[in-house]
Amino acid sequence: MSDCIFCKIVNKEIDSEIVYENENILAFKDVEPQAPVHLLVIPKKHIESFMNFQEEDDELFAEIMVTLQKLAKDFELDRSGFRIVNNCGEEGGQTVNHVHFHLLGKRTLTWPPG
Ligand code: IU
Repeated sequence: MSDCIFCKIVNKEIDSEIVYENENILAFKDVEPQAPVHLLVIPKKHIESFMNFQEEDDELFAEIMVTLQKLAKDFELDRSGFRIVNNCGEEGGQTVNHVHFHLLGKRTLTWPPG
């Protein structure tokens, strides 16, 4: 989508600190980190929100999960723990309408989310 900021990041029209990339997925550092490790994992394909994954995206969805697991390991979050967040829709706190999963770690995360 031409006016989507994350599509622009995917297309390298906007710089980002990429930490992982393959044919289908991009992972980069959040520009406003809420924890010492704060990554965003996104499909390269423009999917608006969690609720817009279709059956045809099953493999892509699984690949995103595997990538989150791999990055948790690569960033050494697997021992101490970490959090995966998807904000969906307005009341869910979604501000960028290109589905993304936050991976947060390297600090004690509180609950309710904080
Ligand atoms: P949210 O779940 O939609 O609220 O998360 C959007 C995130 O995208 C938020 O943490 C922003 O800091 C982050 N972000 C970014 O990393 N780079 C950008 O150019 C923009 C937002 I716009």
